[in-house]
Amino acid sequence: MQKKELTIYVTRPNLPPLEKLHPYLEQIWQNKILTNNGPFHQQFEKELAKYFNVEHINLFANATLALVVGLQALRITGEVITTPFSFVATTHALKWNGITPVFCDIEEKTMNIDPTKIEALITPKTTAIMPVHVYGHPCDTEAIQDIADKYGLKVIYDAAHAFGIKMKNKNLLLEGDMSVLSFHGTKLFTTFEGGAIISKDEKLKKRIDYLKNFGFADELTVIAPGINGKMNEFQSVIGLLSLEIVEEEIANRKKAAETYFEKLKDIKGIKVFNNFDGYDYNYAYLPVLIDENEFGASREKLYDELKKHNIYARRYFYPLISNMPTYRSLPSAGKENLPVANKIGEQVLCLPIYGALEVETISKVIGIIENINTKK
Ligand code: T4K
Repeated sequence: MQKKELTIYVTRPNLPPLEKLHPYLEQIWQNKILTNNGPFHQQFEKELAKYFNVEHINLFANATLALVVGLQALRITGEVITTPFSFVATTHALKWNGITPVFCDIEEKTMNIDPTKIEALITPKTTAIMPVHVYGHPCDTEAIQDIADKYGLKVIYDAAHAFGIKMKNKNLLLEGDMSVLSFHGTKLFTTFEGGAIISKDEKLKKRIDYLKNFGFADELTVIAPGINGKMNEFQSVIGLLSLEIVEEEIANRKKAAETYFEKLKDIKGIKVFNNFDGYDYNYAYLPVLIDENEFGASREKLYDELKKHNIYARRYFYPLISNMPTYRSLPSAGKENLPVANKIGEQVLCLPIYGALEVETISKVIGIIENINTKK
């Protein structure tokens, strides 16, 4: 009988040792504070601020709520220029605020919003730009800020993938007016569900805190129709413990990524992203682009072939948000406006990457790629 192949997912969370959790749980059970800015929440906020080297941070139940609240806190309205090459939550956050998303094409090099194409999309209704550091590759924040300054726009970075990115000459999370991180279970750093906003002034931090707690400024005063976006004590404890292991996770992922890069370098028709000029990458994802003509098989063929072997690579971010039924009728969503994003959406595949991924598994993935590459 043939041995059943192990299932390999695109990612696996790096969890802290279970025995380290128990003393924290005992404390929670003892003091019975479960949420609403409890002691572990306060401690996690402080330690995370230290890790990111920032002053102001608001913890959230997840990044989607953080994006929704962040846009409200900055009083963004009208139209916002954003990328179609992201997870749907980026655009949904705009819609939940009654804002019209305006899709801008992306650059080949980073797969992030193309700053040279932003200006042409600005109208009198534009109030902000919402780029995404896709896969953790930093956007061209200087070029984006120049445009924002020229037209008086705010910049909100969806930094859901950018945990642990270290730029040589700046703090990525302090670019623009705010950055929003995700700590979802599929992320490099996880609190099961979770997220955070990094902002640059105390007043804004306070306003976000009110908005994520129903709008309560004190016991009796509600200053806005806020929402419940709070992170709880359990998530905060997981966060505290995960902080202790995140650097090791990045280092392990780096090793895995380097194995991939080495093994993929001679395969025709597969493009990897391994130029990290000016920053230390976090290895959150391992995206590759399959050029069907050069590779001799389509992205779909490779995706299906891997799946046959129980390897679940993911087509992040396909379909493009601009091609989804809820957004495709927007004037900016036309394929002719977004040629690069549409091309990359058809070619991209995220291969499995996580700290515990074994070299043998990477070799297996490469073996499957080599087998269907007809242009060897
Ligand atoms: N902005 C951007 C740019 C984002 O990428 C995201 C989230 C957000 C905003 C919003 O952040 P949050 O509100 O979620 O904090 C996943 C995630 O659900 C989503 O959080 C993430 N982006 C997106 C890129 O990916 P799926 O549909 O791929 O998840 P799922 O359940 O298929 O998981 C993929 C694989 O990961 C599974 O096959 C196995 C593994 N996995 C997953 C989970 C949930 C685990 O091993 N353990 C787990 O607990 O969307």
